[in-house]
Amino acid sequence: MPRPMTTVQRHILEQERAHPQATGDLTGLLCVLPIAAKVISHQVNRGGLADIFGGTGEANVTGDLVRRLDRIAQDTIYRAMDHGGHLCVMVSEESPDMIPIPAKFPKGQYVLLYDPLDGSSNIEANVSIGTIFSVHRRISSSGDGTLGDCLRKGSEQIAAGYFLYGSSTMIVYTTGNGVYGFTLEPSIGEFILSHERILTPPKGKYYSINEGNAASWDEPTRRYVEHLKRKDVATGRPYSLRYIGSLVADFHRTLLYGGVFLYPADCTNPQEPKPKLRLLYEVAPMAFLVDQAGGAATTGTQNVLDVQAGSLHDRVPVIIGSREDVALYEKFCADFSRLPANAGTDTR
Ligand code: FDP
Repeated sequence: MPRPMTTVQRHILEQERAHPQATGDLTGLLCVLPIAAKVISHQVNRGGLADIFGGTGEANVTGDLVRRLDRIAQDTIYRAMDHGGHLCVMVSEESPDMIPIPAKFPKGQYVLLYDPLDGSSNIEANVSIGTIFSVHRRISSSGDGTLGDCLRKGSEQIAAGYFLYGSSTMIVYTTGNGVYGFTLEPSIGEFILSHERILTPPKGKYYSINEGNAASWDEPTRRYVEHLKRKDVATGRPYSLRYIGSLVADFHRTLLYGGVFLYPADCTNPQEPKPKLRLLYEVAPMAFLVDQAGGAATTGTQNVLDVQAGSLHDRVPVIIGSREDVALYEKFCADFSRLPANAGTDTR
């Protein structure tokens, strides 16, 4: 018997059937997103043949240079999602404020938060990049969505996922009932189920961090990375380093193979730590996915899913991946907080 071909739309619909009270709105919303991603994927694949490289000359709200492909991705998702009646407001990395739904279109019960093109500094080098999305149910009753609808904890997400524009294009998503991956079959233009119920190994053999920032790490991170690099056959050390510098690609590998991805805060000034990755549309969706795959995500002291957003573009430190690897990082943080000041180097 040939395997049934499960398209992402069919899968989303079948997930909805597990919730008899569902209105179909979430299904509608999730079924449109892949269309936008196919448009973006097409542009990404054309690479140097399309007029998509280079910057726009502007910086976005978080200070990153906006590239032409960032702008194309932002417009594509906005135009795909503004009129379906599923959403009451959107939030994007590329926009300082909430993005309202135009007055002429109906407002729905969901909020979409997204990073249209994550890892965009890699575009010209043909390195994998992605689109990340997070969906919340509104808490306001009707009309335009409010700031309160957007500033939420990751644990309140209804759905989350990403599109990976790599050697193949994929969507990986969850609605809180496991994590599933679909690969774009270019000959028919459909995302087909390729990764059924993804589970992250409880412990991995890779660590992933920008080692160039080592001088600005806090002490627990320094000790933890040292620990992972120290040889100990019984516990599978040393771990190997894998770092692409593109969150979706680094996360995708971590989700499938296990191990740990870290983006700690820059602690050059310990009084004012500066994390890089954005909570609402980068870190929280990845935390929801990894949690559904049996892994974990922490800031070092708190489960990422419990972090309450204070503003739209809040940043948080993140250590994410295999459950045991993340728990060990938390232990390093807890142990260090109990040490007297100026304690010596860890020798575990
Ligand atoms: P980019 O600046 O290329 O958009 O959040 C942005 C991000 O990439 C992530 O995709 C990536 O994980 C991280 O920044 C890479 O940062 P570093 O260059 O500082 O390592």
